[in-house]
Amino acid sequence: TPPYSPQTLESEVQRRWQEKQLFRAVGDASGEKFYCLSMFPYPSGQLHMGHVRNYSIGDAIARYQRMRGRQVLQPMGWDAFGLPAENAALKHGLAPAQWTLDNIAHMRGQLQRLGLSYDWSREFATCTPEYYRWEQWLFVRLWEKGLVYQKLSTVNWDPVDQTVLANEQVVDGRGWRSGAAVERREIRQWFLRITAYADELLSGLEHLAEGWPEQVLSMQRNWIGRSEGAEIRFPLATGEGVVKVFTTRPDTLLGATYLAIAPEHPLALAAARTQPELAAFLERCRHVAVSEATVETQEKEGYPTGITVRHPLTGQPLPVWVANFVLMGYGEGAVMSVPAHDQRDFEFARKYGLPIQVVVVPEGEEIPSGILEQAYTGSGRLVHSGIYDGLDNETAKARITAAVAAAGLGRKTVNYRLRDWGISRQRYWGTPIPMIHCPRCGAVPVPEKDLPVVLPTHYHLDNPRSPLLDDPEFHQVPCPQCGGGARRETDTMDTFVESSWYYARFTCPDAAAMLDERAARWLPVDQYIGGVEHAVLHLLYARFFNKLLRDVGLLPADGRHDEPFRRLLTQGMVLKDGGKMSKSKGNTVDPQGLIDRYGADTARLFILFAAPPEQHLEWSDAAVEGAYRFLHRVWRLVHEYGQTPPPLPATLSAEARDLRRLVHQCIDRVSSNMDGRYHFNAAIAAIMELNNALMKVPGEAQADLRAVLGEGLRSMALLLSPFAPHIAEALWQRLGQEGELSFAPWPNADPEALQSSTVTLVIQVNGKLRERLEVPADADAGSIEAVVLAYPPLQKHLAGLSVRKVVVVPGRLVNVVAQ
Ligand code: ANZ
Ligand code: ZN
Repeated sequence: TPPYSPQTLESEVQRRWQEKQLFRAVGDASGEKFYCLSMFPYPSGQLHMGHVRNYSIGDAIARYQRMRGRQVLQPMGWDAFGLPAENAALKHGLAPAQWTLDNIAHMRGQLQRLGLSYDWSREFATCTPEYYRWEQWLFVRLWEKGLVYQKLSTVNWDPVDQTVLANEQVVDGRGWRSGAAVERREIRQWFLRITAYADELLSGLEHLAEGWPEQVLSMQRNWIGRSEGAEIRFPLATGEGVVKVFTTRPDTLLGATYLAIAPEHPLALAAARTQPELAAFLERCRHVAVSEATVETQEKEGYPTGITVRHPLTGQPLPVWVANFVLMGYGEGAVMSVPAHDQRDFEFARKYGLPIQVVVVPEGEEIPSGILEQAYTGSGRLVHSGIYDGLDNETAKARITAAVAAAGLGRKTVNYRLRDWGISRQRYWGTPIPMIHCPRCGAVPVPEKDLPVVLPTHYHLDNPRSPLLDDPEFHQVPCPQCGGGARRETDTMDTFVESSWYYARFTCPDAAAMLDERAARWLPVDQYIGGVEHAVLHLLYARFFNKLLRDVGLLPADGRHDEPFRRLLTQGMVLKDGGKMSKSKGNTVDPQGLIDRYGADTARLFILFAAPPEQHLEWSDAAVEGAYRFLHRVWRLVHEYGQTPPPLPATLSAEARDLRRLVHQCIDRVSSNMDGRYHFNAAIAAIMELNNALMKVPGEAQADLRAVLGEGLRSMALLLSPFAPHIAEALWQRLGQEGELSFAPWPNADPEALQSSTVTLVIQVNGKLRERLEVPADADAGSIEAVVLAYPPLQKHLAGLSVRKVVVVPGRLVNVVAQ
């Protein structure tokens, strides 16, 4: 037996795959398609174990579907723009483009070494003009449709490096590089109107219920955050203007004792002009990073503005405060504060001595007397609310909303937590936004004939400020409309834009448009695989883009193309010593070392065997060894067998039938663990058990047993092929099999072979259970009677009696009637 040497074997098999271009996707409409996609990587430099897991899962699915006769598309590419390239380039004094391309070359080699069955002819990197030009094209279409707009929005500003920082570049409120305290700044940025699709993004989740994990669906639901409520206007006491608030609890309107507005609210800014202390408070709020999480956790603080409004129903004067927990970006940037029924308002009112008025009490309870311990946020009946007293609070919501509407001071509204998507990045390494700012014409899109706006790539970065800002060749341009001097936009797009439509471009990577008719044929993706960390942003943006592509006419509006990903599998993390494997923890295992030592098949098999795909996987050197030894055993067994399996004889001995049953039970178990649920660990365990059984067949066995052994080995090669494709292929050849294993039909369990070949009969004497006896399943009544009567253990029950009659119920029981 030649030794199992994965390195040479795997590279030979891979060379053959490559020469034959075996995994090129053919979507010729003659068969059923299957689009299998794993989330494409960011070219960070090295594959990590999470990649290997993701891609091994995807490839097992793709290979299985191929053997099921589907036309499979499984592409791979690079999510190539983004901040790390700039940071690394700054560190090493390289151009980000060079750093990125070098990494891609290296990582491509690593993926190829894993033997993943990708259609490499479709590979692309998103940092190439051939790709991002279509993004620019779409941007202009969306601008024309009013789905793109500019507005002032807050960013983190590093006063030393003179640059905008991404949230992840702010560490404890300071710039990651300069260490300077970060400020908030308002600048004009570009937004995509994702909120126009909020309702469809929400209702679409219902159609995904079958194929997506519930956890991801509920995260998206929360992210979209649909709230029904009311907009209520509080007139300013001066009589000039109103303060609008959004509330989900109009029923508590009579318990509102003050208003709280965001520090960026125009009224706050106006009031601060004459009040230095208020201005100082607003200034302090500006130094807190802009994320919602920080706003939630910080200590609640406020400051009175001196402004008074009138209650819309009672006309009572209420003070207006600035509060640091009110977000400018949500609702109206202002809250009617009801301390008795909202915990944040309660704490705030306590801290600043503002009045607390109870207006809802739980059904069947008295109005609380004395001091409240906390806000009551539940339902109940109204009190202290004039004509609304006694109403249940749900009814009161409708009645009070109607009353303010009748007074011209409000209306029923729906509010979303979802914000429009700010895609402007004041960074260099990204897709240039195809707009030109003209002092006369305003914002003008780059004409289609001038696309793409190519990102210059020759810079060697030596400071974090975008070099586009200092490159007049890039930004000094004539206005496309009036021809006068104008300035090209120097912001680039958020890299989430590239990853929002790459799945569609893979269907037609060479199309002379953003997409062509191949997209409709291949989409939606039948199986998408990736990390749950993308549950919200990436997966929501991609769903949004799919709808945009449909609405600009690039995908059919036939109801089948509304969603990009039919099924989603979110793989668990790779853990080591109980914690996440990560660079920062210094507990990573380099997949390259694993592959160099054991080969790709062992790496893949280990990863798929160690845990079901959705669960966390605990790294174990012993389990890697175990997978390796298993492949050795299979190798040896097949080589020792060393022949093309002969056809099965017409009749099999009981022993051969038993073995054949194990073979087909294994086929059955593997198949049922592959279909739709992808329990690869259980599938692999079944193959391992079969291998153990096959190893027990003696070398000098009967011809029929050897024939069944051959059938078992052949089945093992087929069943192993999605998990350990290289060795499976070598075994396939060793067994003299014709044709490509990658396209060989997946085996079907033979129902007859599955049938147990013996049955256990119950033996009664005069109707009383006495013994049990195993007989061949197909034995006839006559032979059963003979066997039973001769069965030694039965004799003691028949002692002294003579047998009158034997009743045989085949397959179940035998009753011996004796006197
Ligand atoms: C009065 C009230 C009384 C409220 C009560 C709640 C309980 P969701 O469900 O998330 O939509 N709110 C409105 N705009 C806000 C902003 N910009 N920043 C912070 N909070 C804001 O939450 C809606 C509720 O959050 C609104 O209903 C408002 O407080 C507050 F017993 O209004 B409520
Ligand atoms: Zn102009």
